[in-house]
Amino acid sequence: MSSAKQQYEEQGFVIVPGLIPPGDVKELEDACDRVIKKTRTGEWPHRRTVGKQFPPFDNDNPDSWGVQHVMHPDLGEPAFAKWYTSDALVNTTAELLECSEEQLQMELFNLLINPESHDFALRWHRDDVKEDATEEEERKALGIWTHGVQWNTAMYKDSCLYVVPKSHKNSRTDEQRVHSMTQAPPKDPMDMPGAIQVTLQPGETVFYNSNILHCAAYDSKQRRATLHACVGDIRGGNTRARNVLQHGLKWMKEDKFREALGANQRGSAMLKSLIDMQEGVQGEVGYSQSN
Ligand SMILES: O=C(O)CCC(=O)C(=O)O
Ligand SMILES: [Fe+2]
Repeated sequence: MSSAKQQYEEQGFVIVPGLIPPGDVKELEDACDRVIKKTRTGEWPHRRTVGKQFPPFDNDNPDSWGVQHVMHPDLGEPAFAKWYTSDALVNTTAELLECSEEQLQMELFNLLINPESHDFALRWHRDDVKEDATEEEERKALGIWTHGVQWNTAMYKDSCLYVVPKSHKNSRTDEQRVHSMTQAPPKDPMDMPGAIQVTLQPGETVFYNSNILHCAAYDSKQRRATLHACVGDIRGGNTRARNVLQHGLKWMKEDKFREALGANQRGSAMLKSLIDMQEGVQGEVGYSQSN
């Protein structure tokens, strides 16, 4: 086992530097700038709205903490799919998931940004387990959560994320439950027993189990452009459907997206796996969290 895999397995997260090819950094930064501008001016409607921690996002506040669907063909930014399917990123992902490249499934790809004029924060949560889950429900959910990985790649220094190492394997202690049974963000994230703040330097990527206990705090004065995505492994079957499809991914099934991927064969194969999962889902998947 590599040391990255060992740390990911034991702690639930691992930071890997230098995955973006140096020649591609500027291209990604510029693409981020353009989609952030479109989001802040209202030209791009798919955004994470200040005041809403989890999907479905609404339009109630003009300020945004994220740009949704950065690979969407209507944004016209090929740099994002190029990075999502790049060799170093894909190889690291496959290594952490212990699967082959052919088993990888394309999922979400969003961009997390600083709100312009309101500080905002997310409560302590696990992405696909509700805060009032019983200990047994929590254990069961953690037990099946092995076929996907989430990553954040920081374009600029980023200290927004807090995690409780090892909590991807363990249900909450009574004290941790007290700190996470509320829908309100914490006054101080470090009050959570076992919490650590994750700091990423520009170009670093943190890979994490999205059901690790985590929260985040967004400072409107601290520039943030952090690529935020997840990738699945088809052996997970429908276990990942709700977590992924709740964000609204019908556009990924359309010809326009397939055409935009063009000669990116790896991307096209990963997309096919997502569509296969999507087609296997009957009815509505619902939402992982209530806002
Ligand atoms: O801002 C972050 O880094 C974490 C975001 C998050 O936890 C979420 O979207 O569920
Ligand atoms: Fe989360």
